[in-house]
Amino acid sequence: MNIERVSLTQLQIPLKSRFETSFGGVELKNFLLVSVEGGGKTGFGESVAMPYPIYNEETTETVKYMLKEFLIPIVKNSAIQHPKELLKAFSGIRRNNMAKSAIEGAVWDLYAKQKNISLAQALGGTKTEVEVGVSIGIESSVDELLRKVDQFLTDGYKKIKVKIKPDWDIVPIKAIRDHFGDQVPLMADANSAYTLKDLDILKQLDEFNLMMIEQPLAHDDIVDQAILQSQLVTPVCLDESIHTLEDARKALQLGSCKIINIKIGRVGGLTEAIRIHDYCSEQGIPVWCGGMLEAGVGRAHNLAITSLSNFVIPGDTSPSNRYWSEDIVEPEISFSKPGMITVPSGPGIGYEVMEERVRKYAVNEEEFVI
Ligand code: OSB
Ligand code: MG
Repeated sequence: MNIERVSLTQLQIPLKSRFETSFGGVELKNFLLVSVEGGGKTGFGESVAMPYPIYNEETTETVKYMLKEFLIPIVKNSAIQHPKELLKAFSGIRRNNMAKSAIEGAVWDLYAKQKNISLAQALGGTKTEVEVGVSIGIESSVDELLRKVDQFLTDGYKKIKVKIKPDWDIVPIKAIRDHFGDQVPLMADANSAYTLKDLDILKQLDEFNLMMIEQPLAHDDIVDQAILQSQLVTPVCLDESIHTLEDARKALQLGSCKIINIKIGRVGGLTEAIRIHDYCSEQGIPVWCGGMLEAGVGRAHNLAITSLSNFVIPGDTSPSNRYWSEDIVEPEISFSKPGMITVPSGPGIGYEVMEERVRKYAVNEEEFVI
């Protein structure tokens, strides 16, 4: 592949409103945009690391460091023919999956643009539109939560995911069921807030016919989660615990979950995401695409991977206006009809990155000649 230049731009964009989870809140998105140029085309990738190591161990600054010191030099020295080769090229670097994914995604986009095909097509996607769910943070009151659920259902979202933590679990979930009935596709995400000592509470959630409970136990656990799954009717879905295909294989072998949330950044890039998708498909395990409050570039990558056939559950792949007053891509990512987004068919990610928006939100930029 022809790769001539890599640049890293750090952006800071305020969210429309604070997003609260069991591990903390986010008001300002501070992240890296990676662009990779070659043959007159530019590919884009977005780092999904948060500014603080509260979801996983990576941060915006560790991603920048890993890219500068290790990953960009590897891209420079390995003369890859296809983006899939980066998985092996990066394999000598332990973890740092979000850093790997940020540049791997940009190279995939560049590859698709150089071939004049869509990223979805390059990845082997088959769907032309995808079903979309929404993730709702921990709200200040049950009334506020019900108001948000009502609005998102009116908008047409096909899955409601609610963040829970100890003392904000049974009450909000019961309130949603009481108010909106049993038919609403509803799930909870605990972001590792519980332990097996909370088994009684977690078992009570079985009453509410949830589609799944996401990452109930520790971020690095698959053993206790197997014990939990054996005691619950509700399917457990793993997010934080799955970093690789090997993690997915072991979790399924142990019975730690029945569903997997695939986040491209968490698993180190699109190539590993495809491998996990394919393995789960063979094993009869449904997957869905998780979100990390992405700006438009990351959102477009999520859409492309969700076009693969075993992404059978609506993902956290909401339109730009869920989080942003203005996005960095055009057209803005939006519903094609309520609760659905069309997978773009233009070259690469299928959205244009708006230079002047990037300038507006950029806090610094560095360039590397390859
Ligand atoms: O656990 O899925 C998560 C946001 C930041 C970090 C972790 C998570 C989330 C979300 C938001 O749930 C999903 C979205 O981008 O809409
Ligand atoms: Mg999650």
